[in-house]
Amino acid sequence: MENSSAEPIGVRFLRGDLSHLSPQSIGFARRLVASFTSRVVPPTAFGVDLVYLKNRLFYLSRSQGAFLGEEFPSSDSRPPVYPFDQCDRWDIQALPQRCASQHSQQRGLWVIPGALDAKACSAVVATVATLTKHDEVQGVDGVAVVPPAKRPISLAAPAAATTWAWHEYGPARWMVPLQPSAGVCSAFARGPLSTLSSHSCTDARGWPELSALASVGGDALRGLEAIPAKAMPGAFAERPALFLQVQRLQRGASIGAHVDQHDVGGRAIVTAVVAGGGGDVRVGGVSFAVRAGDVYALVGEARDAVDHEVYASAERDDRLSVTVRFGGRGEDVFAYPAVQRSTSSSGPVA
Ligand SMILES: O=C(O)CCC(=O)C(=O)O
Repeated sequence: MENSSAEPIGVRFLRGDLSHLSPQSIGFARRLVASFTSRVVPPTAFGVDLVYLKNRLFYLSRSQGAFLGEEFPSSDSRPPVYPFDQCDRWDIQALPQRCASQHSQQRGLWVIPGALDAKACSAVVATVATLTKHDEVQGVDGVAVVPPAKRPISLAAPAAATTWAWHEYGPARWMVPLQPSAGVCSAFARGPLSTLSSHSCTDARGWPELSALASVGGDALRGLEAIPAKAMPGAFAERPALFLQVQRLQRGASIGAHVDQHDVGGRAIVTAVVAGGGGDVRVGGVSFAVRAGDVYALVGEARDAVDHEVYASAERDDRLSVTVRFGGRGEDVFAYPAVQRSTSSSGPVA
């Protein structure tokens, strides 16, 4: 491939700029760096962040195949593909802070820049560290793996856990689930939620409960759960929170283009970036940078009719995000949950 930059290719490679490489060279370099990092394992060498480089190479080598099309029975029914350079760029930092704004063209795409302040973000990071016993990973270094729910799933709920080690959902990508403040809907947990592979098909009634997180971070997460109904009532009022997903993305990694599963992914979805960040998110034909503290939401067309993806950030920090998935209203096809264990309210508004 032509090197149009005045900078030598080697220098651009070491900077982490891989745009000039062919897929074959990326694949080869990825294997080389992966084998080097798995044996030598220094996070940096000669000023190069090897972890970042390994993850960037891995995800670049997969970038054309990452679209998760399982929700679409045929290629005709898939959402249109929007190349990044043809997207409408949305400068969300120019919008009013702590206020919800909807994109004028991509309906159902909302953002709340600065919804969480730095203190709330650090508190969430600390709470997640406690919850995961300082980043334990299931199946690694003797950490127990939480087994999938036994079928048929019993009516009796298991006791809710108080800690939960990360589940490695993909390379450099880990998840921890949480029950919402009001507890998970039992019918939902025993139904679609028990098939959710990002939480290894576990019984959600055994997941840690948000209501039990007695910490400032717990308060911040309860506040986050309450924001959408207050800040975007037209889109979120009367939608119960189904569950929360804490997600860690190691620097250099990305989340490929996908549409969240219709039945289990929630009818309206809110994500807050609490650490790392600075990277771009694309929703259909709109791209925007999301910093720690920012929230974005997908509902209606933005949730169902177009795909979304998270690009690797140029910043060299791991990214931590929290996604809250909200259920349907009466008219929705997937109107879980029918019944909640108790009602919850309150929490700071954005
Ligand atoms: O972390 C994010 O920004 C969104 C995550 C996401 O799209 C997903 O897990 O499906």
